[in-house]
Amino acid sequence: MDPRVEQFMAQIIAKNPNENEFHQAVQEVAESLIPYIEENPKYKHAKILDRIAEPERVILFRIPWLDDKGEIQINKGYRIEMNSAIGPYKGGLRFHPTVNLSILKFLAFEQVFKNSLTTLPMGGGKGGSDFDPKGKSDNEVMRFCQSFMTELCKHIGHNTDVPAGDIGVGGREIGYMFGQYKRIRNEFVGVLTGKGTMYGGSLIRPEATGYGAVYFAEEMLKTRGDSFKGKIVAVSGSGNVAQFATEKVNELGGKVVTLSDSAGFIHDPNGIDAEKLAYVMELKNVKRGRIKEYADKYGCEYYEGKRPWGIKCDVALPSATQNEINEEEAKTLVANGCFVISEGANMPSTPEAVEVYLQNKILYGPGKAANAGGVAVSGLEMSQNSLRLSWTREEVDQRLNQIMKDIHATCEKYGKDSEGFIDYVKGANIGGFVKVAEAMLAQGAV
Ligand code: NDP
Ligand code: 2IT
Repeated sequence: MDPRVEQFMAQIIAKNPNENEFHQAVQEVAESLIPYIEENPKYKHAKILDRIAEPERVILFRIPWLDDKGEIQINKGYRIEMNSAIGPYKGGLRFHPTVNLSILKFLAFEQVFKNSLTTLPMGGGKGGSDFDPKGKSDNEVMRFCQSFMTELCKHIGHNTDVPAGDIGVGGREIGYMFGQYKRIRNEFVGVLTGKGTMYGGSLIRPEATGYGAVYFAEEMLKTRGDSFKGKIVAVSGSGNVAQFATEKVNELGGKVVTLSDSAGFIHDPNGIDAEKLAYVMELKNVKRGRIKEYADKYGCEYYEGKRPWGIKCDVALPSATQNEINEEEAKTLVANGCFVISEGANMPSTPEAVEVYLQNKILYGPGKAANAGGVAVSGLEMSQNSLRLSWTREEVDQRLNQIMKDIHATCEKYGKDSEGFIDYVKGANIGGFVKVAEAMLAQGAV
């Protein structure tokens, strides 16, 4: 490791002990940025990277709620307000039993760079709870969301901090939280994004992350004169991002052959077409069932406890969770001919897996670039709320597509080497950094 990165990381680790995911996210950025900062000493003297790695504010709170048996349950609530240099804090809420400070700090840290890459005026934040929505009734989810927002509403606002969804938080949860915010604060404002279209949500926001990850992959393919036509695609996850990534791949002429959840994955060599995808959406969003049921219905293979990276594919769209592709799986993907990875999830590849992609010079779009379409359309939802009007599907989709092209161009600008290879990790990290760093310099030592 570069001794300057080692030194920087030693103090990050000392200041933030036991936060492994946060260390991982910071180190990846530091490896790209420290050489760049050496060439631009103004950032070094102002300790911009050191400042970016320390949240502006962390809010931790108790969420008591009553389950259906009348028993009191207590969860932890969090909001990390990471950086507001270029706009109000913006980023999702995750409800999952694995949520802790390290996970949310890594996500908030990445969000700062991602939001900057979108070109829209949004700072970075993230929040959530260790609440597990699985197996809970609608009423339990509602009571939990109301208790969560009863505290969170004191800290957020449409001009200060605007949360949205992430794992375990979709349209249902955003609705319950919006309702509670409105009751307590007595204001109807765009304080959350991902809202229903009948109360201020944007068309295409549900689709945006998955569509965006596919648009980004398409841009990467274009650099090699290629397209999605006829490509075999492995997708992980079967939630919001995975569903709409699958829809867009189908539209562009590719074939998605895998989906997964935390229990295992299905392999359907015939492809998950529009009709099968409609079944998955009903299964996951309404029945809230398991992906295994797909294999039972369509008579394909189900692999219990496994991830889909051993399946031969041209393109992989990891869309479930962090660290879901390790070094060995990355080597298997590459050995099987996979040459495009576009990350719908946040940090789904371990550092060792990323090293495999870069050494093999495949087309690798890291999450903070590839999945920025979700937060980009959140930014467009904020604009529409401020204007008090709504744009058509076509208008929002066209803007999303253009933003993904612009992010690709930014990655190319900062990540292309003398031989023409684009290191999208370096490109996204430097490209995301510059605007935030310049804003921080302009605003003084704050
Ligand atoms: P959902 O809750 O809709 O779906 C999550 C999917 O991933 C489910 O299939 C879930 O399976 C699976 N999953 C979650 N945790 C694990 C785990 N620990 N191991 C294996 N599988 C797991 O979430 P989203 O689709 O919204 O989010 C997916 C990823 O995309 C996350 O990394 C998120 O941060 C990222 N992302 C989301 C954006 C958005 O707009 N929603 C924007 C940008 C990034 P199961 O049902 O069994 O838990
Ligand atoms: O990781 C992410 O970018 C999100 N979960 C979406 C954030 C948002 O504010 O739309």
